[in-house]
Amino acid sequence: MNRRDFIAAGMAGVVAPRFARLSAVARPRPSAAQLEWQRDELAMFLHFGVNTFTDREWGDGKEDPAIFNPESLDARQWARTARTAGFRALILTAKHHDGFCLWPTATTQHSVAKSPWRGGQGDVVRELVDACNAESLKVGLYLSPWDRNASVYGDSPRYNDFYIEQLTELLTRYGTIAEVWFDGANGEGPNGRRQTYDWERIWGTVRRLQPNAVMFSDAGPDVRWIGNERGVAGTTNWSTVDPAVVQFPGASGDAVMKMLQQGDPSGSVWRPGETDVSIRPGWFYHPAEDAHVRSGDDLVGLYFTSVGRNSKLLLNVPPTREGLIHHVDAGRLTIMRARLSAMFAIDIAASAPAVWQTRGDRQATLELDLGTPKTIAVADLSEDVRLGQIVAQYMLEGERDGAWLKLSEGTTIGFRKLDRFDPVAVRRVRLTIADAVDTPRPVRIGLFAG
Ligand code: FUL
Repeated sequence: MNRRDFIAAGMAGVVAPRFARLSAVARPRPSAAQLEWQRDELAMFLHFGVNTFTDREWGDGKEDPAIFNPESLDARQWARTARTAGFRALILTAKHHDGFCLWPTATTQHSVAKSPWRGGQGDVVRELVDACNAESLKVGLYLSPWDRNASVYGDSPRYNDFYIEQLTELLTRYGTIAEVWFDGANGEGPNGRRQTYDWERIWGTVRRLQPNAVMFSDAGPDVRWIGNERGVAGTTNWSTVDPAVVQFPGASGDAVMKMLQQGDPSGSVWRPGETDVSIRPGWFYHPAEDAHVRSGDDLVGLYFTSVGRNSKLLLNVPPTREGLIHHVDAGRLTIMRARLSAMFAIDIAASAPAVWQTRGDRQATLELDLGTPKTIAVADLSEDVRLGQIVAQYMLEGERDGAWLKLSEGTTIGFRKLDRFDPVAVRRVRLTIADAVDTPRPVRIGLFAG
């Protein structure tokens, strides 16, 4: 039996026993939109706005729109850079905490319409959407709930109406929006008051206007924050969470952070983690940081600690004051893509015969025979998460001259788990699933020379 037939047979076996089928149905599974979101693996974040021109990370909302003038803005260059580096979506800060809107909104004067850019006729969101359509990328928008410019901020019902109006403009004017990004920052308004956001209404508006969009925030509802901005998902990372632990965006505390990082094997909802991190020290472009752009190797490392830990990588690459992705950043992305493409070009396990055996109802082994000793340094493991996430503990071993050596071990696998180890020539490879939260199903294994 080749690997594909064997996996098909394994899948068929899974639904045969009555109780296994019942428990499999009860476990959370991804929606079509969540699955597609995860399969995309890489999205590019674009922090851009008045901060780009003031050299700040958080604007205070008092900026003069006249400072916004990205004379060479070319959204197609952003999209082309992203697509050639293997990204599948762009997410733009349509509004950051300063309240400056990158589209000509009817809700405030604090927008591109009051800037000299394109004679006050410009619309960055429109240019982004057109560029994404031309380069076959998905579009995502970040609309900061915290707004340091809006006079009604802190006057809760009025600001909630204002925010819903902005959201409605973004979700009705530009066609399909794949992801809507809500951050958890919630500071004081200009009047010193704090705002209580109407999350139910906000989420309901997105569902109604863009039913296929996934919504990101600490609390989901579709995808969750991974709990840090360092680019590191938990080594244990369940895509299921207990929603009672993270009830609203910006919730804090040890239990919240642990849930964001690791998920929960008995969580009642499917809410996979998104890992957001910047290619530079800051989120916005600062000329002084041109010498501190992450290296190609560092970016490959981020891929392993995010995508390779059952997460998705949202990598921020901030456009410059000219409105372009800086050539240093673009160069590093090219190196990252070249390294990843070389690393995953030849799957040594692709045609290896495999034997799958279950032991009891929570353990299993999968053994691959590579025919002759082959040097491997990377293992690419994946569960068929369409049916939920099951594996809780595993070990990978390789056989050399009759002796089994441990290559790697871990807890969760999920959509994708990448393990790196010292290169070793082995003839057979064995994955032992030592614990699982349901009857284990065959795991797909790819092996690479590294
Ligand atoms: C945070 C913001 O405060 C940062 O400026 C940045 O946008 C980050 C992605 O989200 O909440």
